[in-house]
Amino acid sequence: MRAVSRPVIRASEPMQAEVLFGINSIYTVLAGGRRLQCRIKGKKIKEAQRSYNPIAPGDLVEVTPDALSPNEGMITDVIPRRTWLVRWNKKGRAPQILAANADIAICVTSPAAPPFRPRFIDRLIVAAETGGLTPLVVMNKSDLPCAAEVSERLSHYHRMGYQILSCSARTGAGLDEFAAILRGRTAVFVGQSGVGKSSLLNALAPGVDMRVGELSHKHDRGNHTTNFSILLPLEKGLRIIDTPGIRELELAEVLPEEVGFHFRDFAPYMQSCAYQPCLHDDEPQCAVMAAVEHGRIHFDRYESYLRILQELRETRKAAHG
Ligand SMILES: Nc1nc2c(ncn2[C@@H]2O[C@H](COP(=O)(O)OP(=O)(O)OP(=O)(O)O)[C@@H](O)[C@H]2O)c(=O)[nH]1
Ligand SMILES: [Mg+2]
Ligand SMILES: [Zn+2]
Repeated sequence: MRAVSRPVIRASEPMQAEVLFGINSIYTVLAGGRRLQCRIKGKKIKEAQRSYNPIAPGDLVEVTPDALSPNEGMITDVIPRRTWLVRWNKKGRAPQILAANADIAICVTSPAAPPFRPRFIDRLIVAAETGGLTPLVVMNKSDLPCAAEVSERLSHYHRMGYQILSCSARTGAGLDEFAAILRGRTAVFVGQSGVGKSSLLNALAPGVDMRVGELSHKHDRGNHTTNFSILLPLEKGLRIIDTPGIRELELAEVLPEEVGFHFRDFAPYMQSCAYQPCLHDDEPQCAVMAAVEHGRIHFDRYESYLRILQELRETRKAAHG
């Protein structure tokens, strides 16, 4: 029988790419303007990252395009992240990266439907700042009535020096200002299901057509419409990562001693605690606790802080066996 001569196939040159999204271990990346479907090559990356998901939207990776199949490739390396937004994935008992290399973490909230949850904001601030992102609180659904205590809590964040923006995906109010903040940077949208993350994306970039969900009539909450995170490079310099709604933002990769530094309202008192470092938990002569008692620190902020501490101790136990 005559031997069939096969063409000699050379692997393509490795190139840098940006991860847009990943589903079931297949990552869609943008490499030189082309979309490639990639798998991770070998165990090296997974072991090095030790997280629930080794690669997240926004990651810069090295890929080797497949010589035979022009739309496929292999991810061979992850370039060290400039910033990261991480949460603790309870089911997977490991840190989960929500977004890589983003500049701003947008905490999307609503005055109602779903109800306003300031403790979610507290957590996102800690997660953002420890990962090198700037937090921004966005109150969407400004077309809905806002209870006095909700406005009061929002102004409290403003007084602490956090940037707050009010807008409505439905009416378009505040969106020009929002777009101006986002332009030229990469932003990740985080929030409970139903606050309107995907609706905001649609309103900011008509044509992107993100799926938007109904609110559940019974619970007045979202139905977890978005089910995976995705980086969308959009027109006019917008780069937004939409994420699925999360009920709880449990923190990961934050040391208990670090948390207080991301509660800006604690800062004026922390230096005066008798013990250093002080966790402001049960130490004697704690200036932060005294400030709470005298009403100088909002009681709910302190409660929120204690919950985070407690949770970090628990997740540490879970992580270390
Ligand atoms: N009244 C009002 N409703 C809004 C606004 N923005 C979004 N909604 C509604 O809120 C519901 C949820 O919107 P989504 O954009 O799917 O919310 P999401 O945050 O992406 O939810 P998940 O993907 O589940 O995390 C939809 O019924 C939207 O129509 C707004 O500005 N005002
Ligand atoms: Mg969504
Ligand atoms: Zn203290």
